[in-house]
Amino acid sequence: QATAKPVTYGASDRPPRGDYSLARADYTCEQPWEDYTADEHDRYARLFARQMAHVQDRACDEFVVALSHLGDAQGIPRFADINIVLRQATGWELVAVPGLIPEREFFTLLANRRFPVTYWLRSEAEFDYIVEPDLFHDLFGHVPLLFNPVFADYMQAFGSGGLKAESLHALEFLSRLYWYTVEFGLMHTSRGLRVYGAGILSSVGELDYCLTSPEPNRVAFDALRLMRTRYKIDTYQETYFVIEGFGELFDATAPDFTPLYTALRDLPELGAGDVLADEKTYPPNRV
Ligand code: HBI
Ligand code: FE
Repeated sequence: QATAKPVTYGASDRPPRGDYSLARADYTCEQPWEDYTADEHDRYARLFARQMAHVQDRACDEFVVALSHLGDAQGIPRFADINIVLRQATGWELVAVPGLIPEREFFTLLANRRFPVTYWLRSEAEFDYIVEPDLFHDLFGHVPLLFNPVFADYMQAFGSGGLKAESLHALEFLSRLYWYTVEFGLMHTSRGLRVYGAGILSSVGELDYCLTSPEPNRVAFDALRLMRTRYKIDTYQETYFVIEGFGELFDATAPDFTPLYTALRDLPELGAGDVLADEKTYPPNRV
């Protein structure tokens, strides 16, 4: 067995939750479905039922219609069962991982249409909030949109783009792109703003905050502007980027990023809460 070394967000000193010694060289492992306890199946079902109710009229339509593919939600599904339908839909498959994995392995999986899903579920004490991605965040937050063909292509393009990001700076820029779209992205629709970011869809409080609070900025998506902007990992976001549709995301990642990286080198970084004078912003949804 390759000794996959654990990865955690930031310089946290918390021990890793997953067993990295079980992971293969590419950091994937088997989903220990037989090991899940009745309590864990029950906790997953309660998390799912609560979030399913929360996302109505807040998540984008593409997410809501795909939720049904996650199974009956009475317990933790087998990734193999979801894969039968997911492969048919967009050629993606779920692979189990012990938790966060290094960027290179992460991008390689995405480039090959393999989405890493953490196999362990949060504890009861973390029911409302957990710092690092767990099974529920990955499964409920990320997987439904992999059934959407355009978003699925964006995720694959992101992975292959990541593999080309040789310099360290480029990885920082790509991490911002992932953060402000895949994790915390908003979409403008004819019925108001809607959420497509997994970090919001799998959380409780941020769903309302990102759509209706007057506090955060809601800036029109622009790859260059976005990649200049630092982000926070342990508070609600101070800025959300808004797309008009998934086509816009895919088009933004189709061209080679090299000219973007060159332009970024001469532009000062922006703080998470900064707003530029002439940029397009969106008002919050009326409550
Ligand atoms: N690993 N398992 C897992 N899940 C992620 O979402 C993830 C990761 N490693 C790195 C990472 N995300 C971010 O740094 C991306 O921006 C690359
Ligand atoms: Fe995530």
